Formats: sequence, C-alpha cells, structure tokens
Amino acid sequence: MDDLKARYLTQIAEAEDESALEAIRIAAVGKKGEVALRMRELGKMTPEERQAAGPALNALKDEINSALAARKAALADAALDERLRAEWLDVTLPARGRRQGTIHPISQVTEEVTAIFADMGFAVAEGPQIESDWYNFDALNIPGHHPARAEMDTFYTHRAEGDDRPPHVLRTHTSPVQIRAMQDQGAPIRVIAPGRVYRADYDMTHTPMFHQVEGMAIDRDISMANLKWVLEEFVKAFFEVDDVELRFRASHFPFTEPSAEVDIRCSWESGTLKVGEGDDWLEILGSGMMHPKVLEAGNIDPAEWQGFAFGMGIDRIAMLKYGIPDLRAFFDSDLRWLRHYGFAALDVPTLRGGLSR
Ligand code: 2U9
Repeated sequence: MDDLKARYLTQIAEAEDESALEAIRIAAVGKKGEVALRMRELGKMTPEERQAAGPALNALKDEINSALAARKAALADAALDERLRAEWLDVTLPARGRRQGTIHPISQVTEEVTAIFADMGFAVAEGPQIESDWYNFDALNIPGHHPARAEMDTFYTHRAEGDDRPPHVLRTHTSPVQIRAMQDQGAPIRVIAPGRVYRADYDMTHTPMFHQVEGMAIDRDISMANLKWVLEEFVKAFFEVDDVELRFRASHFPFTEPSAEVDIRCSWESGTLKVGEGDDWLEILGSGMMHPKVLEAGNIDPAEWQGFAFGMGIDRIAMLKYGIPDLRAFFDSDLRWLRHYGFAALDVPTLRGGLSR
C-alpha cells in the first residue's frame, strides 16, 4: 500500500496539465481504479486483516484525492500567472502616440479668414459643390455665349440620353453660394462663402480643385469706401501687421460694376514676404460693387439696395502668409510636408488669442 501511495503521489506531482491529472484520477480512485480493485479484495480477507486494510484504503483514497485537488489548484495558479505575465500592459501609457495629426494650412487659413470677417459681422454661408449652370453662370451675369464660360475651364456632368436640359457643373467659384444666400435671407446681408471650387486646369500655379473665399455686404448705402475699409482691416489682421497700403486697379468682372483688382504694398527680402512696406505690389484679390442684374438674380431690388463683393484664393494667400513655395504640395498628402506646414490641432485661430500662434 505504501508503494501504491508513493507511485500515485509522484505521478500527481509530475502531471503537467488537467487532462494528465484526470487520467491519474481514473486509474487511481476511479470506479474501476486501483483503489476500488483493492477494496473488492477486502471480502476475501480475514476480519482482522479487513479491519486494518479497510481504513488504510479509505485514507489512501482521501490522500490521493486531496493531492489531485492541490495539484489542480497549483496548475490553475501557474496558468493565471503566465497569462498575467503575457498579457501585461501599462495602463498609464497615453492613449495616442507622440505623432499627432496636424491641421492642414488650408483649413487653418479658412479658420483665420472666418474669424476676421466674423469680427466684422459677416456670417459664413455654404452651398453645393455641384451646381446648376443658372446659379454658377446666368445668375452672375455670365450668359450662355459669354467668353467667361469658356475661360473658366468648367467641369460638366452628363445628362441622360435625350435629356436636353443644360448639364450641372462643378462650381467654378463660390459665388452661387451668395446668390442662394440672397434668395434665402434677403437684404441687408453680410456673408462670406469659403469653399472648394473646380476648374479644369493643372500646371505650376493651378490645380483642378482649389479654395476660394468670397464675401459680400448688401445694404441701402454700401459703397466702395466700405469695401476699401473692410479689405484693409482684413489684410492687416490676416498678415498680422499694423499698417497696410492697398492699391485698387480698375478691372472687369461680369458680376461687379465697377470692378477693381486689389494689390498690397510689400517687399521680398531674400525670398520672404513683408506686407505693408517696400516697393513691390502683390495682387491678392478681386472686388467691386455688385452688378444690378446679380442683385436681381438674388431677388434683391437694385433700386433699393446695393452692395460690394470680393473674392480671393485661399490656397494663394496661405502660400503667401506661410511661405509655402509649391501649390501642388497642398494636395499630395505627404506626411513630412503636413508635419512641417501643419498647425497644432487645438490652436484655434481667434482675433483675441492670435490667428497663427
Ligand atoms: C456675387 C456677386 C459678386 C466675387 C468676386 C472676384 C471679384 C475675383 C478671383 C480672385 C482670385 C477668383 O480665386 S480667384 O481666381 N475673384 O476677382 N470675385 S468680385 O463677386 C461676387 C460674388 C458673388 C453674388
């Protein structure tokens, strides 16, 4: 019996997993196991022998059972320890890696422009990027035969076979947004319309999608003088300088009359733009008084109301302000470029807190 005990206790101590333990249990203390076999032999013994062997077998059975339970618990503990070791993780690590995304310069500049004009009472208007040709052209005093339609390098959509209505276009400027704003809100009104525009043009200085911001202010007595002041305030705030000088050059746009292109005084010292000083002039936007036909297209009576409008390229003013040399890099999604020219995600531009710091 001592032999039996030593053999099973050794096997139990050496068992590597639960199934090995179960095999030992069946062989030792199972219904047909070795201990049960010996129990059956008790009947053949003399009463004296039985009195000694019976309790000894029961004690052996108990001892094997508790050794099995102890080994099972030890194996479970070891398995848990192993899992805790393998699945360890440092819950104090920050949720994001050190590399954070950045705000694209075009988003940044759009926010800056919006903050500046918001301060002067302009709301932001938005509209569809796929437009009817009426909103994109006719409403802006660009009729079907007008050369400006051809010059715009417009992207056209396709109509179904047999549908003779004019096709929709990808908007070539954000002006249709302002037509819609006039129709929706009436006069007086002050809005800017920043957003994507599309022209089939691709070279060093043109991409088929770019960004514009246009603005307009309509009231009973709005004049070019108001336009000049608003643009001066804008340029000072945007380039973060105390003084600027603007030059208005007579120009022509179908949607404004009179029209002017606006230059700012600047210098280019060793390739760096300085606004407000120097002997150079930099063209930054187009503007004018809104054409009476355009006011009419927006259901505003030109006999009662007048307004100014202006437009500029966001990509272009972003390049100028932040010294970005290549327009096409804006749309390359190059991570190194984005890290270099991008802005911190939580530095929201405000006039009070600083536009770009
Ligand atoms: C309405 C009426 C008039 C917006 C204007 C310009 C002059 C202009 C260009 C600047 C550079 C486009 O991005 S660019 O190529 N824009 O010169 N834009 S006046 O006039 C409007 C707009 C909407 C209802």
